[in-house]
This record gives sequence, structure tokens and C-alpha cells, in this order.
Amino acid sequence: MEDISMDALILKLHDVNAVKFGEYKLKSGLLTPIYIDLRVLVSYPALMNQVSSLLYQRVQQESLQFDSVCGVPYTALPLATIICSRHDLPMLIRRKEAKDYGTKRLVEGAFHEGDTCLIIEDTVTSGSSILETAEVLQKEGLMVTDAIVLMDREQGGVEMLASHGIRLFPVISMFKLLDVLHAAERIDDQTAQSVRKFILNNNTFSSNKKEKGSNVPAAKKPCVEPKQELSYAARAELPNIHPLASKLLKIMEEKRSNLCVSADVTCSEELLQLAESLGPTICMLKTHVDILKDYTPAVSQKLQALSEKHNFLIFEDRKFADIGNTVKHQYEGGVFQISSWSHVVNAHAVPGPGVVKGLSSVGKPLGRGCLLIAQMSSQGSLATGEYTKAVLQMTEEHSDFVIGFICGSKITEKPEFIHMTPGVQMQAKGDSLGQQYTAPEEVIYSKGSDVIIVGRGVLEASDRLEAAESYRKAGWDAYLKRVRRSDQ
Ligand code: 5BU
Repeated sequence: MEDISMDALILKLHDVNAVKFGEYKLKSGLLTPIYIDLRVLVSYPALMNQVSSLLYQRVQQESLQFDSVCGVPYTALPLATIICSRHDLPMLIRRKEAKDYGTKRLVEGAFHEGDTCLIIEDTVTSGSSILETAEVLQKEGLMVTDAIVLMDREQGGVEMLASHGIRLFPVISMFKLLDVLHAAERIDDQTAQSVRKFILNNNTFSSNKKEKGSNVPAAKKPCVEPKQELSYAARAELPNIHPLASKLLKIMEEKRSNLCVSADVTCSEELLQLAESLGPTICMLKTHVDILKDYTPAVSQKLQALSEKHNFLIFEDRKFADIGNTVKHQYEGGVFQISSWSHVVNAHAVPGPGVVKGLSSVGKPLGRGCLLIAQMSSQGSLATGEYTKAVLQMTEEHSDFVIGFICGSKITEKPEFIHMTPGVQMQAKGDSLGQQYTAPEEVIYSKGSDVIIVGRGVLEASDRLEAAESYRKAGWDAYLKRVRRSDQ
């Protein structure tokens, strides 16, 4: 079996024009800035073999059980043939049209009713081609529970097939493909960004659901829950996600950044300079507006303009902790009028659900969101154990306004909630006032949080932009490693 790395394969696919950038029409009629055409593979036997090896490796990784293999006609047919021939597996062929003489069979090959058939496909956008083939096989009495695809365009195919009880296992995902081609300078920044944007904005599964509304027949329950950890992009499309959490996840995926910089400076001009220079690198800017010595409403207006210019969210780290009626006034009124400019605020759960209700009465109509403080980074914090669990419960009960938590590590498997972690630094272990630091990789990869919040790690560096970029890269690499771990 050929030994080939995924990155090398992606570059080869680009070399032979199997991946093209420009303007192309998809089967659905949609115009796309990236086109994947794996039909050319048949002209490159070495590449065919390598692709077949990677497809089969995926089958092994997932320990899939099946009685036969069927390639979706036509591009995946030769791939399925190579796999079956090499590994001595029985194959089935699905006819596109039944011949009008002889047996009129739609599926060629020997099988028994109740046998399981594994589907192999070259590219998936919506998943409709796999579903079509699965339905033909199912009509013949076969069971279809799993499919392997070389290229997943990450536009809803996994979710659509899961809703029909089919798990889809991609070998290469669109975001991985873009990362590799971008890193190898095959495409420029602008192309990479615009394709990412297109993919995120053109999810066939979520748009289908929205268009069809309540007329959609109830989706069949997946027979097996997908094992893979969802990407930020996939989580952004979850049906029960808060729109602001979805927006944040999309920004993260688009900018390849899970970095929130904590802009703990006392001078407004410095705050705005930070927002301008670090804006392109971050997904979120955290403020402590009450430490500014020269705040005027113009500052928050300028900050809002910068958040739009550079596409990041603003998070005022106000830590509300009073009865509902008081926090309502603190959030919308006073000198700072926080609700008018900050997308996200946070709150302690100590007062009970009233604090969330008070904040929500102001923030929800404005489309704002709140993070509950489930754990703190400071030494001796009392937010642990049963308290953390109670915060989780409060979050679940107010998910129309609470989008996630401040925490040290992942506290729930529910993918619609965002985990954000402060107390992050690469070098220091802590400060003299009880702050405790963890490294970005540990926070994202080992502890399973989503966003790193970095203050002095960036602010005290001689080159703040360079430092922010290295935190962004460390956080992002740890996320990619985490998603890949769950792929294996
Ligand atoms: P640092 O410079 O990276 O230590 O700054 C951390 C920031 O995060 C700072 O603004 C704190 O107020 C904030 N923070 C924190 O450090 N730990 C917590 O548990 C919470 C917020 Br909640």
C-alpha cells in the first residue's frame, strides 16, 4: 500500500486540476468559487491508488462492519473497484438506469436481504448522491449505515445523511484542503478567505430546513450518533444554536482564530489602537470599560466600528452579580450603557436565575448574549464542583440568552455552548495576585475549551501583534489537532 500524507495528496490533487478556483456551477445550480472534479483521477493511476488507500484507511480507522462495497456511479466506481480488488471485498454495482432487457436489476452483484453495504463516494456537497444510491440499495433489501467520501465540501452533507441514519466519514475536509493549499502558497489570502466564507454561508442542510420550514417531513433518527467532534463550522449550523454563538463560531472558522484578547488598558486611545491593530487576528475583544480613565460614548462607538471593520465580537467582562432589577440598570444605563455596544457580557450565577432574567430582559431584544462564570482562573476560586454544575444547569435553562461559559475546561458535551477560558499564557505560571496560567495548547487540546482569553501575554510583549499572532496560531493548531484526534 502506498504511503502518502494527506497534505501531499491535496497538493497532487491541485496539480492535476482536480481542485480548481474560479466560478463554477454546482449540480444544484449554485455558483461556487471552488470546484472539485475528481473525474480526472482515472488518468493518473498512481493517484488513483493513493486515493483508494486513504479511503480504505478511513474504513479501518472507524472499524466499519459491512458485507459489500458500492461506489456511487461513476467517479467512485473505479475507486471502489480498486479497494475491493486489493482487500478481497465483495462489490456491488448500482445501475443508473435499469436495462430494458434481461433481469432489469438496479443493483448488480450477489447479496442477501439484510446485508450491509458500505458506500464509497468521491465528493459530497449536500449528500444527495449518496442518499440516492443508498435508497436504491435499500429498496433491494440492503442496509446502508456508513459512507466514506474523499472530499467533503462541509456544506451540510454529514448532517443531512445523519438525519437519514447514514454516518459519513470524510478523508479530506474543505477547510483542511484550503489550509494546505494556502500554506503551500497555491492560493492567496483573499481566495482562501472568500472560499471559507462561501462554504460557511452556503450550508445546504440548514438552508433547506429554513426554506422548507415546518413542511419538512420529520427526519429519521440517526441509528448511530456520529462519533466525531464537530468543527466550529458545523457547530455554527446546529439547529438549536443561539445566533450570536453561531456568528462567533463562523468568525472563528473564517479567521482561523479562537483568540480573544483581553484589552486591559486604562487609556481609550490605546484600547482603540489595540482593536485596530489586533482586529484581523482575533475573534473577540474583551474589555473592562470601567478601568478606562477617559471613557466617553465616542469610545464605544469607535470600538463598534472597528468590530465591524475587522469582524470580531466585543465582550465587556463586567461580571454582573446582583439581583435582576439592579443588573438590568447596570447593563443598559449608567455612564457606559454596555448593552448598546457590547455583543457579549458575563455574569456570576451567585444571585440565582434572576441575574440572567434581568440581563436578558435588556440584551435579548438586542440580539446580545451572555456567558455565565462557571469556573475562575484565580487561585482558591470557590466556583468549583456543585457550583459549576449548577451554573451549567442555569445555562441550559436560559439558552435563549446564555451562549456559554467562562471556565477552565470543557464542562458539557453539548456543542451549542461556547467554552471560553481566561488565565492563558505561554510563559508565566501566574502573577503575584493569584492569577494562574495555562498554555493555549493545554486549554484547547487537553481541556477542550473553545476560546483562549489572553491579556498580559499579549499586552506585555514588545511586539503585541506578533505575540497575538503566535497565540492565535497556538490556539488554532491545538483546535485542528483536537478535531483530527476525534477523526482517528
Ligand atoms: P491576563 O492578563 O491574561 O491575566 O488577563 C486575564 C483577563 O481575564 C483579565 O481581564 C481578567 O479580569 C479576566 N478574567 C480572569 O483572568 N479570570 C477569570 O476567571 C475571569 C476573568 Br471570569
